[in-house]
Amino acid sequence: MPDRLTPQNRAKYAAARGALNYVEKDMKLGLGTGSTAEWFVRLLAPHAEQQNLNLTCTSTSERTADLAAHLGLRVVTLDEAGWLDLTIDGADEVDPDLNLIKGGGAAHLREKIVATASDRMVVITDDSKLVGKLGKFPLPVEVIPFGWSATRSLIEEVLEESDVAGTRVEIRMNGEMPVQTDEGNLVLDLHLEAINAPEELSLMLNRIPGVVENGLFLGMADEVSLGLTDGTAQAV
Ligand code: ABF
Repeated sequence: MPDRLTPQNRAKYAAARGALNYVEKDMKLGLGTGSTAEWFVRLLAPHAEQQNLNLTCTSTSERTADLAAHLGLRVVTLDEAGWLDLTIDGADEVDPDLNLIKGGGAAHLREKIVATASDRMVVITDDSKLVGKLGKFPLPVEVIPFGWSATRSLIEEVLEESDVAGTRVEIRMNGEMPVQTDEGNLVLDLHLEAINAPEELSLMLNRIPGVVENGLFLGMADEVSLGLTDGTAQAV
């Protein structure tokens, strides 16, 4: 483990290292996005080489793809890979049923496509992401730039009718400019505080024409490699 990590980074590192146990020879792997996923890629590359694992990887973002290729992993598109054995990815919130909020890194659309095209999904996260109920972390929604403010109004209407504790919707900015996803779309962050009926909310949001995908990952994660600040990890 690298020296001088903050306790949270030590936990993220431990989660990533714990996830190496799920990787087997000849696997087709989905690589996630975010700082924990980056630790995983940095650990995976030498591990795969030492163990001669012959992995084929596909990525959930351009930045992870660049890092993985730079470290010597074989990176192909999801279309070239076809179907994946396993996806390893981070999360912003994890509830007791392993439902997730993702998208803090603005990559949840590709993350959801990749996780859905995998036999298994293992989440790598530190224990600060565990929650009793989803919703404190603002829910990211990727929207098409065309008519995005009309889409925002429709989202606000949905929230008025939903079982949530807050209704504020903000466009995600990077300084003066709106954040753009790898698909050239925008991200709206929904400040909901608590999501009492996530399935229903997810369906209602995705029914709006300008919405591409929301950051609720429901029933998708199979296991969590949970990193703790003492540098150990446990499977949940
Ligand atoms: C991605 O990275 C996400 O969907 C989530 O937004 C984020 C987790 O970030 P980190 O690992 O940096 O805490 O997996």
